[in-house]
Amino acid sequence: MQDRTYTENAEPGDEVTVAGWVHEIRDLGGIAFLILRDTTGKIQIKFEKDEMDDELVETGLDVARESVIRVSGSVEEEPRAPTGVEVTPEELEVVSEADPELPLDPSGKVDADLSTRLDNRTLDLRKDEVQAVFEIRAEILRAVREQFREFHCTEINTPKIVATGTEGGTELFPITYFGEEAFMNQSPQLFKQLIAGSNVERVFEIGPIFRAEEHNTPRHLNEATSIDFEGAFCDAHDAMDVAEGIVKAAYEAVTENCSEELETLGLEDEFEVPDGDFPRLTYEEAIERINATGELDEQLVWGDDLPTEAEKALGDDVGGHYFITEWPSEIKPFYIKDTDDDETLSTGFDLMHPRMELVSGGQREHRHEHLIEGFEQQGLDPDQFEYYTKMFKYGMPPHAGFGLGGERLIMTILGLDNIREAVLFPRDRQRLSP
Ligand code: ATP
Ligand code: AMO
Repeated sequence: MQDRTYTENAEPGDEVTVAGWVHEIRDLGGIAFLILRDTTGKIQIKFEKDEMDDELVETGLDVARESVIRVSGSVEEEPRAPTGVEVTPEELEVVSEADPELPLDPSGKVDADLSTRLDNRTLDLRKDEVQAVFEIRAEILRAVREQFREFHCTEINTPKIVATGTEGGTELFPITYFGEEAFMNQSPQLFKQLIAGSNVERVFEIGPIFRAEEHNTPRHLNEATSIDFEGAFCDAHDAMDVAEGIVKAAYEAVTENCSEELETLGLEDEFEVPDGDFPRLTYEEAIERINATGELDEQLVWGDDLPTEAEKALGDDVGGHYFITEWPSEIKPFYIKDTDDDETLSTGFDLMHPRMELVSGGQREHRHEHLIEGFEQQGLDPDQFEYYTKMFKYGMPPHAGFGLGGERLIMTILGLDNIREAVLFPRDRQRLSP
């Protein structure tokens, strides 16, 4: 690492070398200021034209905004400077000159649309509020990992190039794998179950999932980060407890460790960790409650999936996170187990934020013969899944788990309008690069 001082550590009386980007230059005539920005903040560099070397002043004031410079000099206290200190430069080097025609203004004075921002992510990330989102994202993922470890889970990594889909045949990205048909994985579903069936027992994974979904919405990505859990000897309610614990741990970590970032985003006053237990409504109770709101043109009937406006009506009615449990078996995938008392009801659950679904999960079908029947009922060929089903013949414990959308978690925690704001380089219908 080159010898340099981060701007936040520059103290009056220090001789420092600071390095970073030219954020702004203000030339007031006899005196001029350059604001240098690095990952920790900004610092003012003062140019007193009559008292300083002409070449140094000229180099410093002619440099285009967003160029990278390195400045050595002395730090002094200056109450009028943005951070209360300023540097009087003795040496200034232009390390990398920027084109004066910037496609995006990192100082944020000129607004840019999302597409321009995503096309120029490096410049976009130079904005404090964009950097804050990704610092918080990193903190959320750290806290999620730690919480899973407290829940005695082992982190796993499963393949992303796979032979079969799990979440419905239409949403797969096909690829060619040495001449054979293969797919990008839609979910670590089958792999996490295979590991939960060993004596590792409780596992989690944070990794990419790929969905060839056609919709172009503010809450869908074609490549998303899935936070998955699977636990042996767990039922659906145990998995819901874990999901609730993970979501709350994420909020708590943001409150405890991201106060500066929340302030940058203007969220410091309104930010709240959800309190109390998340209510658990059965699917039947949910549709009754939705119908009672009168918000839908047509009443829902048992067996319907919940359209977006139904989720919204219920979200407004409940006013916080909540679970929907005991979904009709016919609208849940083959790996979800039915309830013991009623085979038309499944153990499948969703965790909802008032704005959208965050989690799907359930107890799994661990009985080999029932699993094979489930494939057949859903029109799938069990032979294709033999690599998975055969392990159910050698001692598969009851188990349950869930998948939590990482970007949806970040988006709902921070109130972002568009899921693309929660991922550095989003993949959507129109976007394959950068
Ligand atoms: P000084 O206090 O350095 O003698 P000044 O009041 O004589 O400054 P100029 O030197 O012409 O005036 O500065 C022009 C403007 O810049 C003034 O509005 C002043 O308040 C402001 N200014 C001067 N020095 C600083 C500084 N170190 N940081 C921020 N603003 C400054
Ligand atoms: P599901 O398909 O519901 O369940 O996905 C789980 C969670 O992942 C998130 N998610 C998405 N986020 C952004 N863009 C997408 N296109 C997208 N698709 C899904 C959502 C969703 O709730 N195997 C099961 C999970 C399980 O049972 O363990 C599964 O994948 O937040």
